[in-house]
Amino acid sequence: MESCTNMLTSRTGETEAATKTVAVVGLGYIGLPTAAILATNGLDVIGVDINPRTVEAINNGDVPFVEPDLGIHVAGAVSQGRLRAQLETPRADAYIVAVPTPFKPDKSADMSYIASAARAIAPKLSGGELVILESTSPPGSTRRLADLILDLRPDLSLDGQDDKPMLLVAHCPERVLPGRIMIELVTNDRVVGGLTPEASEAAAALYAVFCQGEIHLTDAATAEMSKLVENAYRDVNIAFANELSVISDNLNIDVWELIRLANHHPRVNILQPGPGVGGHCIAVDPWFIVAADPENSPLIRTAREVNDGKPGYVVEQVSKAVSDLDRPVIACLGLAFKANIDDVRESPALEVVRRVATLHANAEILVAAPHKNRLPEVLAEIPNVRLVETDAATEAAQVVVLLVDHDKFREIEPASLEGKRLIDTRGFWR
Ligand code: SAJ
Repeated sequence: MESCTNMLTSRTGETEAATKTVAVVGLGYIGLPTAAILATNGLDVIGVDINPRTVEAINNGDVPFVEPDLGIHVAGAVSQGRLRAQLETPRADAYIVAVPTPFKPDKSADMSYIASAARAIAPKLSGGELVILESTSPPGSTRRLADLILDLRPDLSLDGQDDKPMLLVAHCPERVLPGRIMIELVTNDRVVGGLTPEASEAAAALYAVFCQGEIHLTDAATAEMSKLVENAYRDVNIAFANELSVISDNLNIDVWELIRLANHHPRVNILQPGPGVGGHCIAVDPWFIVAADPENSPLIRTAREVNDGKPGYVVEQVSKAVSDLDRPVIACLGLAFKANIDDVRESPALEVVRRVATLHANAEILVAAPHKNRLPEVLAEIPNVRLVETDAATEAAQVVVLLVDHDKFREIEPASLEGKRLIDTRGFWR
């Protein structure tokens, strides 16, 4: 078996057991940017993904989704020979697991992708490697990942017991904001929680290669929970804004003006209402806390329910707006879960379009989605939905529903909206 002890100098100047070759398992919104930034900072990076099209695209220097500046990093790293992608998990000094953790119908986490990553990594280990779980996961997941590997590799240990070679296992949750990933990867602080102090130190040394923020060391369970708590905090605050928007509609108050004024108070900072909360993070992670302690998490659960209820409220508004029209044409602007990206995971905009189209089979739904060149499958199979250019959508429609505040929609001429019924879920045209 190959040895995996290399030298790398941490930010404190100490030399640590370290890393030359990193395997990043899962080349999605987090794995690929992390792989690219490690590669452009001088490490040899092998990206692993189960999707052959993703692997092929990356090896051609292409990026299979929209994220500012990621393309330049990937193309540069691939052309320098520092980054390549493959289907097989290789031998490496360090492994970063960045696979999805979707939730199951009962809202608990589906750990099957993490389990398959563990099964693929286990046979490649010689001892001394670092395995980092980056996927957002419920408390206890890093321990489970380590147990899965050690079940397959009883010749290794976490602490060198019985002279067995050590495996360093840590959690380091990603905290980057889609749309700003390449900036925040470098500038954000990181929380690193090892199953052992040695694992924390080794993981911190690896992130120090590119991270200019502070790296905070803790234990694995606290690191796991810190990530969930950050997103639950934001979810609760967005739920407050969304609840205010419904109350304000009932009281005939402009919610955006209301929030703007309230935020003049030095200790008030209310977030913005919208059509709901989407994405694979804030709409998912709070459920992991609820699943971990259902009895003691009523606030976190209710916030999720308030935000999940918002698309239904928007659909009701659309239904009211078309109630006196025979064969209405409805323009739906945007499908992504937020501005200037193409990601539609858990997107409330997509959900609104799907429900409106199904509920109003007599209506024509014209979707404008500047970052998409075809409709997502769930919409493509509905006969009264079409993807068109923004101008064509607004021109033909009697009702215009603004779902995503993409910069591109700033180009819409105000005159082209005159006389139309507008439902502005983001306060975009205020
Ligand atoms: N949203 C609102 N009103 C707001 C802010 C957001 O309705 O005032 C909506 C957005 O439209 C979107 C959803 O919330 O549908 C989530 O968007 P976001 O921009 O708040 O967050 P994400 O999901 O893109 O990224 C979050 C970030 N977490 C926090 O800000 C605490 C990011 O730092 C995390 O790394 C990311 O989740 C993640 O991967 O967990």
